[in-house]
Amino acid sequence: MTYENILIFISNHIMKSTRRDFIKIAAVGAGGLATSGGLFSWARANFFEEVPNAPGMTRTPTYCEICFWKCAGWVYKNEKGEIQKIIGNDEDPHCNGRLCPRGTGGVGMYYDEDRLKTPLVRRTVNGKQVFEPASWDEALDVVAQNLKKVAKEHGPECVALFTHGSGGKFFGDLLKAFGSENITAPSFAQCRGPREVAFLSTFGEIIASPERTDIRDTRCLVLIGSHIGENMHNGQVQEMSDAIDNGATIITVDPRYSTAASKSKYWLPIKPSTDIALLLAWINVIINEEWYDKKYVEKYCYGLEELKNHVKTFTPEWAYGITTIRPDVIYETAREMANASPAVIIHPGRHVTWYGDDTQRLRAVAILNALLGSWGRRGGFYSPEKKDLPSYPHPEFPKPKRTWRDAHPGKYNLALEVVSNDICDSTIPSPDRACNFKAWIVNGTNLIFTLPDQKKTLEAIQSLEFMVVIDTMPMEITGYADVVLPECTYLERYDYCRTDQHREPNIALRMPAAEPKYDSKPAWWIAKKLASKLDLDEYFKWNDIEELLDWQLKKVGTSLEEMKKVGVKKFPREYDDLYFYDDQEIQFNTNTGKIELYSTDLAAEGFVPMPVYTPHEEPQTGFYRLNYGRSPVHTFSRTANNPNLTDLMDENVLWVNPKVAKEWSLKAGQKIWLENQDGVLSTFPIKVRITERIRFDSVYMVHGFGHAEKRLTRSYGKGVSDTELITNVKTDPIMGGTGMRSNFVTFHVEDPHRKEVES
Ligand SMILES: Nc1nc2c(c(=O)[nH]1)N[C@H]1C(S)=C(S)[C@@H](COP(=O)(O)OP(=O)(O)OC[C@H]3O[C@@H](n4cnc5c(=O)[nH]c(N)nc54)[C@H](O)[C@@H]3O)O[C@H]1N2
Ligand SMILES: Nc1nc2c(c(=O)[nH]1)N[C@H]1C(S)=C(S)[C@@H](COP(=O)(O)OP(=O)(O)OC[C@H]3O[C@@H](n4cnc5c(=O)[nH]c(N)nc54)[C@H](O)[C@@H]3O)O[C@H]1N2
Ligand code: SF4
Ligand SMILES: [Mo]
Repeated sequence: MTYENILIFISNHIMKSTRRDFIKIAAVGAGGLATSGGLFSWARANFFEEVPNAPGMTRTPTYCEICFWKCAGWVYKNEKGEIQKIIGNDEDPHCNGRLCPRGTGGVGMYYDEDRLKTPLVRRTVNGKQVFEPASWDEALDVVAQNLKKVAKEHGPECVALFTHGSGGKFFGDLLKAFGSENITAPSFAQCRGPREVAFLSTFGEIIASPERTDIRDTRCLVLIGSHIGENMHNGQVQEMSDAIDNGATIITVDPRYSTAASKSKYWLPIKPSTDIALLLAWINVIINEEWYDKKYVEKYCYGLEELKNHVKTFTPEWAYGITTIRPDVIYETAREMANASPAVIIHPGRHVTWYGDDTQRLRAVAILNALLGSWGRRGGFYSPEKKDLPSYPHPEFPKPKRTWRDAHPGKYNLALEVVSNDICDSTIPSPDRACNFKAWIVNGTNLIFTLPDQKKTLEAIQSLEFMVVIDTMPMEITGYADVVLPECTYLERYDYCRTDQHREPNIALRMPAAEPKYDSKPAWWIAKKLASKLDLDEYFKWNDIEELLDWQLKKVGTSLEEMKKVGVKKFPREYDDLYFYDDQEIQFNTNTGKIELYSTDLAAEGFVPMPVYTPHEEPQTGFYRLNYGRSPVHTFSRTANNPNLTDLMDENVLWVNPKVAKEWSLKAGQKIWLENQDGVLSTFPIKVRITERIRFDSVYMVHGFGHAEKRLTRSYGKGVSDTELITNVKTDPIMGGTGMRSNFVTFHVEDPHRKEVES
């Protein structure tokens, strides 16, 4: 099955019909798997079938690590103890018993023969640097010695942890015990940071994950570059499918004809980078026509008069000239939202670091939701709850003398998490920054593909005295490490329980379904052993993870034994406040105690308190805006080598408008190379896909391909990496996020690298 067919299938089936079809896409995928044969045929038999009923099958609970929706499931093994398949847990509110194709394909991560197999230590042999296999004891000794050396010479605060994924909590605790709080995840400044800062400054609360969007009961869902359906965050896809069945109106604002757009009543093919103008025009119409929820706004909101004045000139006619969306369409879609109010969601999106004014764009989204009274209302945004598990007793962490903020006092005060790219910047010695990081611990994040501006990432890495990488695969980042530690996959380990928010508080257990393959180890084990070598045993007083988990679980009235049987356990809500009740008195967690249409936080920091539109860079002649997004069957760069998922899609393609293809005489399937505005060439070529679904001023590709690491045998050289072409980064002055969508590419029909060699 080609990628195109997968998209068409998803478009025709999942998004428009009942939940059962969610399994169906997977079933069609199985057809593709069955025909390709080869090394992994063991896993393919009935790969995507429902609950296995063969005799001798046993199951253990897990939650998925293929993406951060963390669906809970059951791992089935045959009587030989071989992992056969993973199936959703019916009790789990994240997935309702159905995994997405990636989650089902998670088995491939366990069986991938390219996995990291043993600890590796960088050594110089005969003048050449090589990785030598080492025992865990040796490798952890090297790590401990180097971290101690950095702490002694520069202070423990000069160590930073980059982490994305479950093991992060163990390494985070280790770093805090060591004396540093510089713990950062790319899911903030490369992902959802701007929306969290915008919603916090408007409503006094963040969105968090899974999103508190009440899509299930909405009457109108507005998606602004949020491509649910290709973005396969499971519960949202299911709820959106239900909402469509129930007659909800979908409005999709996307320069590309996305899967979501194809299921929408209104598709607004906006000119890229102009969304703030559209949002301001919608606010203008809703205020002028008095379509806002007057009672709600009067009772709960601060700054309506200021907002009224602010948007006076931002008419649909004004926005038309900027966005190319016709005034009557802007008016009509505003009407649709108002008709559905308060059961309407202007979706806050997730990967929202686009143009550098992203917090302001998300503020406009938040304001629109406030005017329509959707925050705290059924079909809008509900109030989530979570069941927190207590921390195992340990001495208080030492107070660090410095944090990442000391590099540049006063900057990014509204950032509520550590900014990854800022740590990277502060690692490169410079006269205008006080803090230089000297060592990085990198766990579960392929920074080479994740942070834009690769040259800078590499410069920072070269400036380090020491870097240890904990990963499951020989990803690009491991190639730059001094020590590489192989973690076992999520199917072979315990982690902390999942305690994420939802309508009902719930916890999910992950336990090993099999012994770790090769010489790989779980994060908890690595962190505890390293703690011991750093003389920090007292912070990891539990003997093993089972003791730790059981202690935590018993504190909330369950146990490891019970969790092993059920996998997911729900708890009653502590407060009966999923939605606001009529005339409820509410003190919002903002400076004014109200929902702030006018942001006092932004004003205090010297930023405009209400969003304005500013034009962004445009492509030069012969260049096209580089647009990127998700494939329904892959996650970032982490699945590009997964044997099961590469069978479904093994490279990305470049979406090119037919007009552009004609101008360049490009044929479908032709391989071309790309060059960006700064003269950076793509390492590999990419196949052309000619389609009306992309505008003439842009091209589009899925993120996560174009691996240049040869140890990734299945994905090496397949497609192009969007990251290597993202060199123009627009940093959000409010929270430090990296806007990545002001990059432009032109085409080479012949290999430009060959020319380089010849000349
Ligand atoms: N150019 C570009 N950059 C982007 C994005 C984009 O679309 N385009 N998206 C941004 C967004 S939204 C996000 S959230 C980030 C995501 O950023 P990352 O999470 O860094 O993305 P991945 O590329 O999947 O890298 C994950 C790494 O974790 C490893 N890994 C997987 N499972 C495990 C495990 O169980 N244990 C350990 N120790 N390691 C594991 C993988 O092998 C891989 O090296 O990227 C951001 N950066
Ligand atoms: N299958 C799969 N699902 C995933 C992931 C994955 O790796 N694989 N990753 C998960 C993660 S961590 C995240 S953060 C989310 C990301 O997913 P989302 O937050 O839903 O979306 P983005 O990746 O930001 O956006 C991609 C869409 O924005 C459109 N777009 C580009 N420029 C503009 C513009 O100027 N204006 C507008 N209105 N639209 C524009 C693109 O055409 C594309 O359709 O996906 C999550 N779900
Ligand atoms: S959405 Fe898919 S990949 Fe993500 S956690 Fe759920 S099953 Fe796994
Ligand atoms: Mo993300």
